[in-house]
Amino acid sequence: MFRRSFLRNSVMGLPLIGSELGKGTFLSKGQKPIVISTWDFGKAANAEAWKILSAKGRALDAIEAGAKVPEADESNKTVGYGGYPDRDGRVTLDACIMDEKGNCGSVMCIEHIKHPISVARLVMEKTPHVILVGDGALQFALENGFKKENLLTPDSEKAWKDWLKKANYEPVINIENKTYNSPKDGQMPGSIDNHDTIGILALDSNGNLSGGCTTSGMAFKMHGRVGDSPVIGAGLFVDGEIGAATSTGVGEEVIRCVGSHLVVEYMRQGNSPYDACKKVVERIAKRDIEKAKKIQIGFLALDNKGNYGAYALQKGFSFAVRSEHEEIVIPGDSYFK
Ligand code: SD4
Repeated sequence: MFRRSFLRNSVMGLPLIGSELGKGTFLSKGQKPIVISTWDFGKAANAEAWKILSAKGRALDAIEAGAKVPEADESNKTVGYGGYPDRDGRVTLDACIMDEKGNCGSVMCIEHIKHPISVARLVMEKTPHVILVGDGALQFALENGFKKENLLTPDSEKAWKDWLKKANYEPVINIENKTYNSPKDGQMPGSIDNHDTIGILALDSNGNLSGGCTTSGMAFKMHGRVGDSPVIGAGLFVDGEIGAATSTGVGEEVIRCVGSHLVVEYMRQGNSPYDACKKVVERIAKRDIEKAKKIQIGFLALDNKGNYGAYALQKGFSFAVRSEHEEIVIPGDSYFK
């Protein structure tokens, strides 16, 4: 692992200081500022967030800027524009954002708005509420100058029509993946390029944490279904005194254990980000091992010193890290090997 991390860092031309071998995955030494996010495509989001963090900007601004990258990316089928629709052909989006003081905002099941993360931030900053859903969220967005857009791309519409032929709802582990056979952009041979929910966590140069999570949810879900991603405590939790966590995967199982909050609480008890993520995954696995075998869930955590860690149920989970010394995609350790 150490050698592999060295190679990856060398590929990026950056010195290796942040990662070292530990319990089958990376343990990081605290770095500030830093941004980490779920899946390989988090790398592009991190790059945008890094522009703000490296200029001594605020973590909250970095989170919003980073999350907007996959939201606008048509090729990403599970976030924002181009995301797969529900079974009625409607693209409904979920997002939330949270800062180090516990301020948070969330939109659930919002349609026609390309950047739900920005609407969630406005809910946090401009309303007395935490959550707006459906038509109310759309109304609020339009009143605040967001443009109404069609988010269903021809590709996603075709995928939905193909799905309707069998209409079998069975989320696939690490959907839409592509395995790399040669190192490319810092990716390892055998690593998997997933297009999935983005959870993104940042620590700025002032030591403040923030996080965000944005998704189109599970493809071909029932209309009105909301997963973990916009649920504060489930898909995202930030506590400036301790750290932050976010999740990806089958949201129903994350909600059942209020997963991201639990990760932060394990860190509060003295566990490293990696150990905290692992403990929550183990709890999910032990509760129903047969169910756990069939699904993917991954947690990602960052403490307020800039140490990070991740753990998933299944192989194939990865996360992206950007700091002064690292620009890498790391394969996450997993419960099922
Ligand atoms: C959800 N957690 O809506 C999201 C989807 C996801 O990998 O992360 N998929 O349940």
